[in-house]
Amino acid sequence: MPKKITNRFSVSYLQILDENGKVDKKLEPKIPEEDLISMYRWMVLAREFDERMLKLQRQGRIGTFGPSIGQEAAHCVPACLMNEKDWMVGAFREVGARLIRGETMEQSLYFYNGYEEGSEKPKGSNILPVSIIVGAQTLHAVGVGYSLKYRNVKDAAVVTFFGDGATSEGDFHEAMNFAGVWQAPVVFICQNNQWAISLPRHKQTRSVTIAQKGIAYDVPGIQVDGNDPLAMYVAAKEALERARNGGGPTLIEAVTFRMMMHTTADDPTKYRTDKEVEGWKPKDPLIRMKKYLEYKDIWNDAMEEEMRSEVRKEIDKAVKNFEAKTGFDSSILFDHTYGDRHYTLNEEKAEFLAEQAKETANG
Ligand SMILES: Cc1ncc(C[n+]2csc(CCOP(=O)(O)OP(=O)(O)O)c2C)c(N)n1
Ligand SMILES: [Mg+2]
Repeated sequence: MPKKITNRFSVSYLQILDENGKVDKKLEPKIPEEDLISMYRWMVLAREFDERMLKLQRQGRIGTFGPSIGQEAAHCVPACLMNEKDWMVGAFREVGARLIRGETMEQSLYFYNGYEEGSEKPKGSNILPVSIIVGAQTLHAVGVGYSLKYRNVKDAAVVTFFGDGATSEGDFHEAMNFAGVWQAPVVFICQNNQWAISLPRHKQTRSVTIAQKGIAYDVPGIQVDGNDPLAMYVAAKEALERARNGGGPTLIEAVTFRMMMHTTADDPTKYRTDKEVEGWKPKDPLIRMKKYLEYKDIWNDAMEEEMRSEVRKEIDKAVKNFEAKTGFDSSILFDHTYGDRHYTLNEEKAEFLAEQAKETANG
């Protein structure tokens, strides 16, 4: 029996700078040179910082952490486009974006060493603490977005980051639903890095794209080459403008790859092949951005060397400051979980302090 088609849906894909650094002239955005260089510098800083943290972790100088190596364009570029009034509600794999928003490297190091002080974000940075609960932050983002709308805060948007695995969680679907219904100013950025710990993308969802998950909620979705800084720039700029101008939410699927382990507690060689990883190496967002800067004739080897050395010095300084700091207060763990502290938490805190005092007295 012939059926009437009521709607047709489609998903667009955006790539502007291909793997060889060749730019699609028709789609190339006009970005001021200093902004291009600044974006590249942030991406390099995120990469160098991750590499240093990997070493620190292996030396037992910080705790567990999840590197974002290979995913820098997907989160650093949108963060560079955010303004002071915007909010960032992230997961655990976008340390670069948090630094761009004003978190210090010292604070990131506190966080990855288990100190609560690392969750205390600088005033005015508008960053919510890292969400370890996969996908839960998307609901927080819609809450913040709805609040901005309710309070009539102009020119402000919320950017929430999450992984491909998070899009199989109920939280994500509830968040998308309410973002759509309330037309909340939220930019959902899925860093589709192909893996959720040891689970490959094809084993956790049958959806051909992640972007199409927006269609069910009437949230415009776009699939973007997440290793292409120019495509991420264009997609994030459009989504942020839509949100800030009352046009509601957007879902951006940034197609990228997790080049390293899930976290330092895991060994990816147990579940994926070197061949797969090798295949993604030429798609590296940093190589691509560097090629673009060279093509624009605004970058050379001497500048690269100088910038890398500056960045490494900044990281050295942060590590030194972090390791010199003492007097962390583990009892503040009880202070910031809720706006108002429940009496049971007060009791637990008192018990914890008494226990700590006993341990100190016993040496
Ligand atoms: C609700 C919940 N379930 C399970 C976990 C354990 N866990 C931590 S990260 C992760 C995979 C997340 O994958 P994805 O969303 O793709 O993000 P990625 O780690 O790849 O950045 C899982 C299952 C968790 N933290 N929270
Ligand atoms: Mg993932």
